[in-house]
Amino acid sequence: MRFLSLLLILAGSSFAQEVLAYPKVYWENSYKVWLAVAVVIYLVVAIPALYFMLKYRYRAGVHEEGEHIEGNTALEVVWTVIPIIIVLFLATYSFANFVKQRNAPEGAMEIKVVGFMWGWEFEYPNGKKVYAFFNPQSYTVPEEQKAYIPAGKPIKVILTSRDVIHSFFVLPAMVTEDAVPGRLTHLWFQINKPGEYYALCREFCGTWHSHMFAVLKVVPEAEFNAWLSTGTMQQQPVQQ
Ligand SMILES: [Cu+2]
Repeated sequence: MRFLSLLLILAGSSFAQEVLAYPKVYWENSYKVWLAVAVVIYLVVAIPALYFMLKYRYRAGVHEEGEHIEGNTALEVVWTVIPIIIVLFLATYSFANFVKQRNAPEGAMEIKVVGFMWGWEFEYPNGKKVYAFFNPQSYTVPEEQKAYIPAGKPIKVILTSRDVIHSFFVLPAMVTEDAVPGRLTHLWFQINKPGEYYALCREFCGTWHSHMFAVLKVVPEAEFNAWLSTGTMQQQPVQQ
């Protein structure tokens, strides 16, 4: 019981902190719980193993013929039931986190993202488009190539590709999904702190794979709405 309550405290501690991004936090919660269980099991196995190695090491003339042990029903029940409880807990807890990681919350804003060699097209609900990629001439990202994202709002990305398979990786949210030509895939994320973050291509897709990054400019919602309602639809810029 003390062990279980330790797990619950560990799991709870990450909710108490300020959450920078979703679904990162769900992944981290699963990771922390698995790590705690793994460390505890390691200690439960390794410490007695060391003790027995020393206690029952070979000494000339001591217990040389060994001892015969018939078995211990109580011990066998304990070492069957406890692992079953641990495994069921890990499975259900992780699956609950996975469901939250995978499915966008109700009311998420939908953005369509199309990967292409070598960049990303973002299409917002009102049709506004942003083309985001690396500029080898200037090493800077012009303002019109930044994909604005409202802070603290869940974003559902509907993803596809124009040419080959890419993978859209939202770095601060620790979430990635393949962009496959002819198919729609999805992921969701939410970034709570305004600032500039990166989304990258995470599937090696050819010569300028490394140029495929997008600056996500996370701004307060009012600023986002103002940005969204201004500016004309852009054409995809010609890349050198
Ligand atoms: Cu790519």
